[in-house]
Amino acid sequence: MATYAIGDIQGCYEPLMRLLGRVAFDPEVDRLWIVGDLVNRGPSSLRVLRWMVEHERAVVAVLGNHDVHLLARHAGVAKASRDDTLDGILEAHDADVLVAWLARRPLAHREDDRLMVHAGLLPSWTPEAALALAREIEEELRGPDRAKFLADLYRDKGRRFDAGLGRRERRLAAAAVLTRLRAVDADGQMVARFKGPPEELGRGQVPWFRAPGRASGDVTLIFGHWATLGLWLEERVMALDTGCVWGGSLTAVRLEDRAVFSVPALR
Ligand SMILES: [Mn+2]
Repeated sequence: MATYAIGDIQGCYEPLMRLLGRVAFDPEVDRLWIVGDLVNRGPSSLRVLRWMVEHERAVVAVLGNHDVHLLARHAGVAKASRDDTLDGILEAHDADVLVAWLARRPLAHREDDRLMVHAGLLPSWTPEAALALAREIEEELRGPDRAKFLADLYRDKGRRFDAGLGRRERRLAAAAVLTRLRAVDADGQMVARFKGPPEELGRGQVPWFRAPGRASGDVTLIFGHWATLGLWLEERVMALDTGCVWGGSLTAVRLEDRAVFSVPALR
């Protein structure tokens, strides 16, 4: 039995199948930790999502920004982005079942000293604080006001987070961090809209996991979302987005021994 953490899939079904073949994945005994962004931009989001639902007993997946975008599209509160490839899901006969499954995924998952999120944590957040915020957001996504929450989230993707915010504002800001963060500024706040590699960061800005005094340094953080960072492994950091949807590769790390497996996007 092994646990494989897998980077951003984004509808890359065929590479996913090749990667699972490479590691001889056995759904009866092995487990997958998926860093989120299961869907969008790639060619086969519907097949990826159906596969996850079929194998849900073996799968732990956290929500990424593209997954949240699908929830918002399905709820009718977000416009299609130019590069969306979500129509196959939205028009599928089982769309409601698939989207309901996705809406029940967590935004953070912890086992022992490993914590998985899609994007990152603010430097001031302990693992416990991040999990508590994730639970609050999950409650919103499963509750009766889900569409309103998604609409607000869709409108405002990068507000400042601070503990003094009201309950709802805090949840919206935390959801943006967990699903979109790449870098922080000198005040420990999210650098909004930055997508480049770390060497293009401005003065005083650092990758979130390099922030001085980060309060989550005692766990191993597993995440994706940052394709221009690529595979980045430190003692307590595992960044796994190797840009499969952009023609890069899809990567898995076996958590027990940190063995790395990678398949190219194209055969
Ligand atoms: Mn992402």
